[in-house]
Amino acid sequence: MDQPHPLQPLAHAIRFLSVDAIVRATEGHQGVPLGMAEIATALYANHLKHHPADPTWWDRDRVVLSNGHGSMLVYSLLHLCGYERMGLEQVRSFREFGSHCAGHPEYDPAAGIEVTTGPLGQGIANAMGMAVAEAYQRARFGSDLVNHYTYAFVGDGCLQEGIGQEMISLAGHLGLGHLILLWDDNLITDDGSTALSISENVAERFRVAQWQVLEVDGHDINAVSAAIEAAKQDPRPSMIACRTTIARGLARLQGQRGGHSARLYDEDAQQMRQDLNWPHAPFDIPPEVQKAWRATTQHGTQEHARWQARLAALPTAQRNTFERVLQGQLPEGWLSALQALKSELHGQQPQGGINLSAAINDALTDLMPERLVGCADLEAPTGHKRRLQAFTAQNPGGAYLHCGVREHLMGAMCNGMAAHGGVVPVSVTYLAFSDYMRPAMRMAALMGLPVKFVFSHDSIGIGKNGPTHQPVEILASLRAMPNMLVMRPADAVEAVECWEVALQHRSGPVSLVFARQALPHVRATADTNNHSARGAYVLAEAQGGPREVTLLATGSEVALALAAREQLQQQGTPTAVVSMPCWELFDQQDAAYHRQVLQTGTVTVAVEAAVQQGWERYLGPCGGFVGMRSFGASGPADMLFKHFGITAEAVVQAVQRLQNPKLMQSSVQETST
Ligand SMILES: Cc1ncc(C[n+]2csc(CCOP(=O)(O)OP(=O)(O)O)c2C)c(N)n1
Ligand SMILES: [Mg+2]
Repeated sequence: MDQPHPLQPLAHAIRFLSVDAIVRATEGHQGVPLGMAEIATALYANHLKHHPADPTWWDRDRVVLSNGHGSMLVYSLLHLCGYERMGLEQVRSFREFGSHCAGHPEYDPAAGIEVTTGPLGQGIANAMGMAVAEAYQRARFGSDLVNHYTYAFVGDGCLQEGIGQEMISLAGHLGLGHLILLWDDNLITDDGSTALSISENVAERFRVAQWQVLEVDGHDINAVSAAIEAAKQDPRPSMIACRTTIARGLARLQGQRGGHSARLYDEDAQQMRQDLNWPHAPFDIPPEVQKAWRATTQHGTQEHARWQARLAALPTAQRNTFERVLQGQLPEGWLSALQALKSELHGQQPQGGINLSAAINDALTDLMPERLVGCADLEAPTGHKRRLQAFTAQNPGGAYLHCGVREHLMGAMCNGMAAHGGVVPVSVTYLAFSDYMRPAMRMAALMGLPVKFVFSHDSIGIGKNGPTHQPVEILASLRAMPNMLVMRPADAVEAVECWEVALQHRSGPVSLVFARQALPHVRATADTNNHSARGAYVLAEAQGGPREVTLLATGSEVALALAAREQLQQQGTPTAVVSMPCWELFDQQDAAYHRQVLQTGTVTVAVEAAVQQGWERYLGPCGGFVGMRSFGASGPADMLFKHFGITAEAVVQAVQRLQNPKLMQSSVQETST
């Protein structure tokens, strides 16, 4: 009989910890930790560069569990390697409220969890973003400081998702040699055999996209380890197809559909103990195995010390720059550069909203080389490349990523870049296509990652491209997302102010929503005060008496509200205009500020070229709304605004109807809140 591999007990330790935790929790997904135990052992014991005592060490290899349902695999690994936040009490409390061992892994770098995963496909795209960030940083700072790999555990599900194919395609094209996938090639998903839903050769999809593909027995530690070595040496990204048996070791379920997550019982664990000759109590890892696991981290610990020494030996200026970007701090002079731009733009002819963002982007180029801009094949209409070089296989120091028409991937890559750190990811596309990356935006918000999502073409204001390209419900849907700032600037000054806030905002993503059409100046001056930072402010106060009417607006409709105010003032109605570039920031202000701005009790009408949903909260008992109630249409923008009744006259009429209840009766539908 063959001798068992000396690392086999280490793999079994993963198996038993995982099964014990799942039995205790009465639920979980055993298929992955049991099926990938040897793969993970080969990676961690023979290759991975990490230092559990310093989980966020900059030059560590990154590991993403893209098949996030297999969370116990990662928790077991982190525990066995000695991550402080992954003590045994955490593993024992798997899936309990407050545990670091949540149902699916939740972003917590200090605990060793690089990204939140669970929605299949996101993780591999995150991993690709990390590999981009690493390659970019390496080009900039040299491989003495930046030289790590990104590994992703991947299941069949991730590769069935569309985003999986987007990732295969672009990562191969960009030649991301430090990206290594470990595919749990078990021929099974939740429904049963993969033959139910797929007939192509998955590995071939990688080959044709310029990946190195290696195929091994995923339960053979030496074979997996050798494949990882080959992957590290190859300049292409690598996919290691590891043929495995789901739930291996669990007699009742291995290789079966139920291996994925069928309920486990004490008897299953007992049976596995017998079958694998593991005479230890639940959660009891024998000292020699524990020691062997700890010993696997020695190599990383040494690398950590060498890296620290190289960092310390750097010339001060270089070290300061490096440390600044690692910490995500803004460079000196960023604010004054933006404030100078504010007055400059204010003094110029009005420009298209997205062009303002492009100008801001240009102004930051030299100051913030850590910005990495991705765009989904809309370079010309969005203008964010101008002063940047393309990031390519030959030139990974380029700061502009031609993502191709792959919005979902772009969003998820940006999340990976932000989680990796050292770069400031910016994603650019049209607002209507944000739906294609919404799953990634949701993950950015959930993780609290500082991604800047820039959007152009924000309304019917785009005109003739028609309703497919005219978002009407998307502002409302983005505003519904917790922890997402949604900013819609009204003019050049607000555009700069919103970017100023966005750059400083580190606790979550920001959606910066710009019009395609020119935004007339609505601010009288370009003072250094950031009025947009409070989310909403009185742009023009009522004159000639106490305020009677409050008009609320965002973006391109602020100019329209000002025109309506003109008319109302002329009719003797003291009217204020409140610009509301960011609801979320306004909601954070205190009650006194809310009262001052909104003056509840005055007749309030909101105007936005979008659906009403959500505005109710600012409109009070006698409020009205002027906006969209259907999808848009194809035609010149000014005609569309008239056709859909979004005009200064319509705002004035809405005010008058509210002031005169009799008139209101006849138009309840139009103005009801
Ligand atoms: C986007 C998404 N769709 C569906 C699910 C639900 N789900 C979780 S695991 C799984 C099966 C995935 O199969 P595979 O990746 O092969 O994992 P295995 O069964 O081999 O562990 C499904 C459908 C999910 N988590 N994410
Ligand atoms: Mg599978």
